[in-house]
Amino acid sequence: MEQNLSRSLPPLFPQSPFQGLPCGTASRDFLSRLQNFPELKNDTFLRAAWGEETDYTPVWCMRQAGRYLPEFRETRAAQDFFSTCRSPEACCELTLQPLRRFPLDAAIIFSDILVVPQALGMEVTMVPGKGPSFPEPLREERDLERLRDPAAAASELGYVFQAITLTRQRLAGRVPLIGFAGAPWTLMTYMVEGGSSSTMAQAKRWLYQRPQASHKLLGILTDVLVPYLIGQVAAGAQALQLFESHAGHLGTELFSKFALPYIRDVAKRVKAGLQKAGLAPVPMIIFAKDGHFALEELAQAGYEVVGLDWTVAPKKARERVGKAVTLQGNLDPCALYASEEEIGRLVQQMLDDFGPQRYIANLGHGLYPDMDPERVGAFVDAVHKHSRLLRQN
Ligand code: 1CP
Repeated sequence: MEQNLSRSLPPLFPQSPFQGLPCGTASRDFLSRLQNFPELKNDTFLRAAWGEETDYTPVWCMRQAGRYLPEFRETRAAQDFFSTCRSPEACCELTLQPLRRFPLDAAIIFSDILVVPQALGMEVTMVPGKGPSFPEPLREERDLERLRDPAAAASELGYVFQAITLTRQRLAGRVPLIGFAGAPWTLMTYMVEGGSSSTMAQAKRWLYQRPQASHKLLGILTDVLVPYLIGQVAAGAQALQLFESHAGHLGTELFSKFALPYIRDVAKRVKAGLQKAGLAPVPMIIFAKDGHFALEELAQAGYEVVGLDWTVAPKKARERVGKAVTLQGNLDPCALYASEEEIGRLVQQMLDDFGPQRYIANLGHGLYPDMDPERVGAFVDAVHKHSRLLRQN
C-alpha cells in the first residue's frame, strides 16, 4: 500500500523537503499545480482563526481521530502505532474517519508529536495500555551528541508530508487540514523522562541542574520544528497547532525561561520561512495545557489563536488577552460523559461566554477512548445550532 502511494504521489521534495523550498510566485504556482488541491468549500475555521467574521462558530475536537471510534480501532488493529504513523494511506484514512461521522469544521492530520524525537534518532515505541516508551532516554549532557543534525532529522519526516498531501487531496476541499507538532519543552519531557510522567522530575532536574544543556536541547528541537512545520504547509497543511501539553509542570519563571522563548521562536521563524519560500501564511495555534498563568504572554507570542484548557473561564481569558487573538476551546472533555441535554446547556454557556466572533469551539483537551461517539456528535451539533441562534439575537 505504502509503496503504491509513494509511486502515485508526486515527488514534492526530490531531495530534502527543506533545501530548496520553492521561492517566488512561479514556484508557488508550480507547487500548487503539482498538488492540484481542490478548492476549499468551508473556510469558517480559517476565517475565525484570522479574526474574520463567521456565520456560525466553527468546531473541531482535539484527538478527534482516536480510539473512541470503532472504525479507528479496526484500522489501527493491524499495525503498531508508529508504523501506522509512517503509512500515508492509514494516516489519511484515520484523519477522515471523524469527518464521515460529524460535520466538523477542520481536520487534523493523524500523526504524533513523538515522530520528532524519533527523527532525531531516538528509539520510541508505543506500548499498548502504557503509552510512549524510550528505551534510552537522555540521561547526561553528552547524550545530546547522539541526536541527529536538525536538518537531517527534519528530512526524515517526509512520510508526514506525504500523509498531509494525500489527505488534503482526499478531503476534496470539504474543510481545512491542520498540521501540528509538539512544542520544544513538551518534547524534551518525553526525551528525558523516557515516557509519560506525573511529576516531570527528571526533565525539571535538567532545567535546574543543567540549564545550558537544556537550552541546547530546546534549541535543537526548535531547529527541527521550524523546517518540519514549514514542510507541513508546503505539503498542504492550512493551519498549524503547536502542543505545549506539559506547560502546567512549569511555574511562571521556568516557563518564561524554558518554554515561552522557544514557542515565540517557532512562530517567528515559521512565518519568516513561509514567506521566504513563497508560501502563503497560515494561521498558527498555540495550545499550552495548564498554562493559564502565562495567558497574556501566549497571546503575544506570534500566534493567531490561543487554545485554552477547561480550567480557564472564557470571559476572564478574553479580558486578559484582549481582542487581538482568536480563542479556542475549552469544554471539559469529561462533559461528554453527561447527557445530550446537559452537553447542550454547557455548550450554550460556553458560547455565550466566549461570544460569537474570534472564537473556535473545541474541547479543553483531547477526547478519551471510552467516550461515546454520539456525544461527540451532540457537542458538534450543539455548537453549530447555538452559535447560529446567538447571531440571530
Ligand atoms: O494506539 C493508539 O491509538 C494510541 C493513542 C494515540 C493517538 C490516537 C497516541 C498515543 N497518539 C495519537 C494521535 C495523536 N497524537 C494526534 C492525532 C489525532 C487527533 O488529534 O485527531 C495528535 C494531535 C497527537 C498529539 C500528541 N501526542 C500530544 C499532544 C496532545 C495532548 O494530548 O496533549 C501528546 C502529548 C502526544 C504523546 C502521546 N501519544 C500517544 C500517547 C499515549 C501519548 C502520551 C500522552 C501522555 O503523556 O499522557
